[in-house]
Amino acid sequence: MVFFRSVAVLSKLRSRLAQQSTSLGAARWLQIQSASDLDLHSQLKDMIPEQQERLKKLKAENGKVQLGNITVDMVIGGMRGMTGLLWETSLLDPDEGIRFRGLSIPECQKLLPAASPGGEPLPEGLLWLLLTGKVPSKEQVDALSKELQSRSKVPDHVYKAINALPATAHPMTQFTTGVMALQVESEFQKAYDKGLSKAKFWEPTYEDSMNLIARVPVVASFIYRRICKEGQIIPADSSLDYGANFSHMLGYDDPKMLELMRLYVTIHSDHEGGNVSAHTAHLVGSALSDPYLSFAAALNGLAGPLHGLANQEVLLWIKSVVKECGENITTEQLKDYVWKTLNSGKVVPGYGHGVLRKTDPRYTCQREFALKHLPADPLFQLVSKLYEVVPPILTQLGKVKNPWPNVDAHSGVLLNHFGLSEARYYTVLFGVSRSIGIGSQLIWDRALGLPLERPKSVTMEWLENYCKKAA
Ligand code: NMX
Ligand code: MLT
Repeated sequence: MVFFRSVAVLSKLRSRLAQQSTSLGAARWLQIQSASDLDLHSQLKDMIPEQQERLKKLKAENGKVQLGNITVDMVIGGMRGMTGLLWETSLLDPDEGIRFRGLSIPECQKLLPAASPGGEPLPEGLLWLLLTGKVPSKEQVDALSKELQSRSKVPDHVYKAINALPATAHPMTQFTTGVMALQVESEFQKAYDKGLSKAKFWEPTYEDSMNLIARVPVVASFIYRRICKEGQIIPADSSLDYGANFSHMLGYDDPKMLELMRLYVTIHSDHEGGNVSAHTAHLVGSALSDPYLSFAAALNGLAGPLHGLANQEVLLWIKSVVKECGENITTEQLKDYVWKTLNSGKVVPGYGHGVLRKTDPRYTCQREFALKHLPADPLFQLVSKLYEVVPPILTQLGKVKNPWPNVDAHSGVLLNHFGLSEARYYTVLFGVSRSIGIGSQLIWDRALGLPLERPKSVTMEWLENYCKKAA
């Protein structure tokens, strides 16, 4: 008893120290944890009251502080550059890229526990980091791996719901159907129906989010094996971590592919709150729709070609280049192909971004992975050539705000190298990864009692009249 009390006191002290360092603008909200406290749920329970107080204070003391001006361009232009959401798990800098709870991707690669020394981060470690703001120990990550395994049983009706669709249905349609079928087991919905008080909303949200994160790899690999491998299902291997087991269930056991999957899931997990999938989940969740409903909605946004489907589009586009010009394409031929794509009114998939203004660090770390493990792969070499050819052309167009590659420009050639060549499936991998970021933030949304999202909209007439008066 005394031991548990002192662990709780220590952990309170640690989070207070961490907050102080944030308010000083110094070190990030981060600390290496002791190996004793392995239970994520109790860590969160301990942290939540402090974070609720922090938000209350922020609102009371600074609620009227202005965060910039809204322009007509922003209203018409998809709210680009408009700060309007609270999202705790990650933050995107236009030049530097994503930071997960303050940590850049290279920092995560250095600090988060790996399967073997020097290896890629384990996604369970990232989940711990996103939820708590703290770098977990290897023991904590192992405990979380086991917890996720224990939650991973998928009920039979989910497979039946997916099997009711033609195997030719897009994998993302099958995936969303599977997630909707998982929703039948929502703990949040059950608890809400029984009259759960608002102060406790986060608890069944935690249950649903953790169950969702644990189950989506099983559902996703079922879909892959159904569509691509004649329905030969591979059971989970409980000795493996989250990323490795996912790769195993898909049918890929090469140790390098296991490392790739760990890296893939980690870097695709979260990209602050304004991207289409994360924002959708946050919006739908704000109506107190449970995590399954919120995540299924997010997946429908991810399935769009300007968002997550771009990874499919990139590999198909690269393969179309090879089909037309061969693997040993010259720089001039490649330039012509890019112009041909643009002149036919299409975008160059994998390039550009709504926020980023430099090369996406998620692209860079995948490039580093390729340089280390598959430098001679012909499609990787083509991707490298595109990195030289595409940005100057997009810049020449004069309207593209970011001519640099994003995460999707690279992921397909890595998966393809290890045999996972079915591009139509790629967005499902993105979706599995994003359950980690979205699930984590949904828990904090409910813990912080964030309200219904309901921005104001106006008509063109309203804008015209407003601007006339303002002139
Ligand atoms: N190829 C051709 N044109 C482009 C590209 C591109 N890669 N990127 C932007 N543009 C165009 C864009 O269509 C727009 O044209 P118009 O004014 O004629 O409508 C103009 O440039 C200005 O767009 P931006 O303000 O630079 O970009 P925006 O924030 O509107 O859109 C994307 C961002 C990501 C939707 C856009 O860059 C794009 O369509 N990229 C290709 C698709 C892609 O890779 N999506 C994945 C993004 C990452 N993810 O995983 O979600
Ligand atoms: C993402 O990972 O969600 C994409 O890069 C899109 C975005 O951030 O807007």
